[in-house]
Formats: sequence, structure tokens, C-alpha cells
Amino acid sequence: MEHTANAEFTIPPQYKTDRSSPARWVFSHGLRQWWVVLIALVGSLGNAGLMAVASVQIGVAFNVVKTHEFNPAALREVFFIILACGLGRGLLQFARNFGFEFCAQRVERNVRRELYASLLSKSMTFHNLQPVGDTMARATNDVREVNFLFSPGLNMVIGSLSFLIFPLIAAPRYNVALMLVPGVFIVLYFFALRIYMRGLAPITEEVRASFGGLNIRLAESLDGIETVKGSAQESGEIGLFEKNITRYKDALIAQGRKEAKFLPLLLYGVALAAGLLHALLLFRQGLIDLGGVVGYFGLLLMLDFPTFASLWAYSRISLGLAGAKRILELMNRENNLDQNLAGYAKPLRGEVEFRAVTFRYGEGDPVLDGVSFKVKPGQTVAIVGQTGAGKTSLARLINRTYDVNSGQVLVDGVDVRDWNLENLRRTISIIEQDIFLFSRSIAENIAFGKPGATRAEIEAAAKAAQAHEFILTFAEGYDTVIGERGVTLSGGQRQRLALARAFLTDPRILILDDSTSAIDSATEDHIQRAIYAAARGRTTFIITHRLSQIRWADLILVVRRGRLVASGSHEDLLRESEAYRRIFSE
Ligand code: M5T
Ligand code: MG
Repeated sequence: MEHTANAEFTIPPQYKTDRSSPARWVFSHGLRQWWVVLIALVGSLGNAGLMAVASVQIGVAFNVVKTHEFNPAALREVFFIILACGLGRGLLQFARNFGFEFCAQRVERNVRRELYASLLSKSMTFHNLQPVGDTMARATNDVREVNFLFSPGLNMVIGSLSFLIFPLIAAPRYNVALMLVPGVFIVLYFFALRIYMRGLAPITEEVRASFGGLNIRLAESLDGIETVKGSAQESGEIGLFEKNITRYKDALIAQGRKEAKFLPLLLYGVALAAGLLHALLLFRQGLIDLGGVVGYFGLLLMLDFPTFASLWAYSRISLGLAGAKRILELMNRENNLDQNLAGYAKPLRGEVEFRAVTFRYGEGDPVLDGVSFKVKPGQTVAIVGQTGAGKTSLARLINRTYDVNSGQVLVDGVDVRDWNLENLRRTISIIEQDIFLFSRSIAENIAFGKPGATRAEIEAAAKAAQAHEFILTFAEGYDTVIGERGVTLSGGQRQRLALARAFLTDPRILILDDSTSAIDSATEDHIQRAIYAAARGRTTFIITHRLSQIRWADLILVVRRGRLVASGSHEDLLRESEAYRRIFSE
């Protein structure tokens, strides 16, 4: 079993949705918009009803014209009814389209919100395993498919289903027997639809999945564009991309082929012919009049809407459900959230202890094995060791980015798993090996952990972190937006911004993962001073190769292949540890 910190922060849900199946989930979102859906339903049914009335009236008009003595009053009446039906239908169609469109847009927004909140609450293990490109495809296009499911999907489906039932309802007006053809049509229609939808589901799922695959590749090669170019692999990457687009194209063609074989198209033609024949036979027997034949045929023509609209409307539904399935799959993965709200939440002093900690990523070999040490509040600890020794991993266990597999990590004598997670993380700052900056202004980047910090606070933090000077070299100073107009920062500058961030949030425990940066001596001096200032008054872990930093640490931990091979002060270790001496002789 994998031990990871699933406990992240819950963002209060906007409302509860039923995540047990894609259809139910979509339904539970749609139901939230019940009043627009109601408008849309009234629009759909009303529109179809008025269409039926108009068809019947055409039959009436036929009878009026056919009789020998001309009756202008009767004809006028028919005219006004048909006119009223036409105007009424215009309004009702508007209500239907508006209702479904409105519903679709609101559902899309709510789905986005739900998915985003869910993604932010996932553990690091989840994000490490889940390709960004795939997540992006789900968060953008699959969400869009859910929108299309409502409009035009459900709009056309419900609109056309209304057209399906009115011929059946209105036929007995002429003769009960005339229910036969529309009745049989409906039964066969649903039967054919069921088979069609079943065949379509795997195809639309493949359409969505291949699109996801396409995005994974795209995101990865753009993300790694420097590597791709640096090793002249452009044509190889294009070849791989080609494979992905071809797969997507094939899926779409399969969908088109399936749609083309849609059976109701055939049924419709047969129904029209059979219905007309049936009506004419009844006419011959004197059971209905000629106006009846015309009116009835007009009713049968209504079946063309369900037939033709369903050709693509049901693909929209199918694609929407396939999209919903992928979104749900993402949200439902790993939902055993345990953020331990009831957990320990006292102010943190900064004592850290590892007790026989063993840790591995996933099912791999142990990355840390039997690590034990204890740090008093306010001490500065240097973690040294060769690359891949497990230094970064060790640091990540302290704030529960990951959980141990066995043993314990204690902060202030309390197992980190018993801490209220938000409380724990708020007072522990990790400055990662590669520092991420948002495409926002420098000031906003510094204030990231403390929204609402004043400019004076931000500047004070930047000064303490030795960042003030270089920030002022930018034309717009603190308002310089990173990533805009080519503004990027060097490794050393990033590090000082991250330190400024830490000064501002004033954590009790500061972890600085600095093992790979190689910096010129002037900058080194700046950073040295910044770190020294940052370490004062808090427990500080520094992962570094720089002797100058290691020297003044209160405690040095020497990690080798996941094991703690020595610990103590610089002098002690120089005297006692062969492994420690070796690090400096390299
Ligand atoms: C220790 C493995 C890595 C190495 C070992 C971060 C990370 C690491 N590993 C994973 O399998 N998955 C991961 O997400 O764990 O790695 P580390 O802790 O990053 O080592 P380090 O910080 O001491 O190395 P460095 O190069 O930063 O000095 O076997 O494969
Ligand atoms: Mg590292």
C-alpha cells in the first residue's frame, strides 16, 4: 500500500453532486438549474403541441376549401389559428433554446469550479502520476462536452422527443387506428436508439481518450521544448504527434461511420409511406375525410425532427457522457480526504524528530531507510549527501507532502499525521529546489503566502532577503510581471524571491532545498546573508553543498543512499566521519 498525504485542503463545495455515475452526475448538475430547465421543457412541449395544432388546421383548411359553398369566415379562423401557432412557436422555441443554453453555460461554470477545487485538493502523489496535458484536456474540452450535452444535445433531444409524441396523441382525433404507425415508429425508434447508443458509447469514449492522449504529447513536448531542441529531436516528436493525431482522426471517423448507419432514417421513410397508405385505406372505407388524410400526414411529417436531429444530437449526449466520465474519473480518484480538521492545532514551536522513518515512492525501493534524528526549536540543520541520496525526499516528509511508510515524523512531539494539516503547512515553508514563480507581479509573488500584505511589508521582506536591489533594476520595480516582455529571473534571483516569501509568512520551520544551484561568489554572498537572516529565530533545514553554509549549522545530517550515516557538528564530523570527509574531498 502506498502511504501518501491525501490530506489536503478542502475547498467548500458549491453544492453536493451525485458522483456515482456520469449520467447521474450530469443530471445532478442540471437539476440545480431546474427553473431554466422548466422553461425549456415548457418551450419544447409547447412548440411541438402548436406544431400539431397547425398540422391539424391545415387538414381543416383543406376541408373548408373542398366544400362547394365557399365559407370565408371558417377560412379566416383557420388562418388566424395557424398564424397564432406560428407566432407562439417562435416564442416557445426561444424559451427552449434560451433555457437549455442558459442551463448549459451555468453547468459548465459549476463543473469547472468543482473540478478545479477537486484538483487543488489532490495530493502530490496524484499530481506526480497524472500527466498535465491529460488534466488540461479534461479540464477544458471534456468540460465543454458536458456543456454541449445540454445545448444543443438535450435541447434537440427533448425538443424532438416532444415531436415524437404529438402525432400519437393527435391521431385518435381522426381515427384510433391511426395510432398504429406512430406507435410502432416510436417503439422501433427507441429500440434502434438503444442499439445505436450502445454502439456509440465506446466510440465516443475513444474520441475523448485519444484527444487526451494528443494533449499529453503536446503539453509534454512544449514543456520540454528546450530538451527537444537541444537534442534536435523535432522530427521525432512530430512523428510521435502524428501518431496521436491519426488516432484521434480514426476515432472521429469511426464516430461518423456509426452515425451514418443510424437506423431511424430508414424507419422514417417507411413510416411516412405506411402512414399515408393507412390513412388512404381508412379514407376509402369512409372512416375519415380528405382533410383527415392531409392533417394526419402533416402530423407524420413531424417525425422528421426526431429522426434528423437525433442523428447528431445523440452523439452530443454520448460525447458529453464520455467527457463527464473522464472528469468524474479524475475527481473520484483518491477521494479519501483526511485533512484532519480535528487534529492538533497549537502554535508551533519548531521541534522536529524522525523516528526510524522508512519511505518509498509508490511501489519502488525505499528512498529513506531507518532515519532517526532530533532537532530542537530554533536550530539550523544542514542536510548533506550525494545527489539522489534522499535529501529532498526527507524534507518533504516534514510538511506531509508525502507520508512515511513506517516510523514517525514528529513536530513538537506530535506525529505529523495527527496535526491539523492546514495548521502544520501554514507554519512550515519549503523553498523547493526549482522555484516556481507565477506569471504575476514580483510583489504578488512575494506576497503569495500572505495575501493582503502591504507594500511596506513586501519591501521589508525583500530587503531582508537581499532581493530589493535587483528588483529595483527592473523598470517597473515591484510591479514587474514575471514572464511578460521577456522578464525571467536567474536561479539566484528566484531563490531570493522565495526567501522574501518566507520572510513575509514568518514560518516556524523553514526548509531550503538548495542542493543544485551553482552561483557566482558575489551573489553567493548575498544569498548567504539572506539565509543567515532567515534562519534566525526559527528551525531551519538547509539542503546544500556549500561548505560556508554547512559550517555554521548546529547539526549536520549526512545522508547516503537513504540512510543517515552520520550526524553532529562540523568539527565532530570532520573528526569522526569518513563519509563526511569524503564529501568535501570530492
Ligand atoms: C531520492 C527518487 C529518486 C532518487 C530518490 C523527488 C523524487 C525522488 N525519487 C522518486 O522516485 N520520486 C520523486 O518524486 O528518490 O531522491 P531525492 O530525495 O530527490 O534526492 P536528493 O534530493 O538527495 O538529490 P539531489 O540531486 O537533489 O541532490 O533515487 O529517483
Ligand atoms: Mg534534491
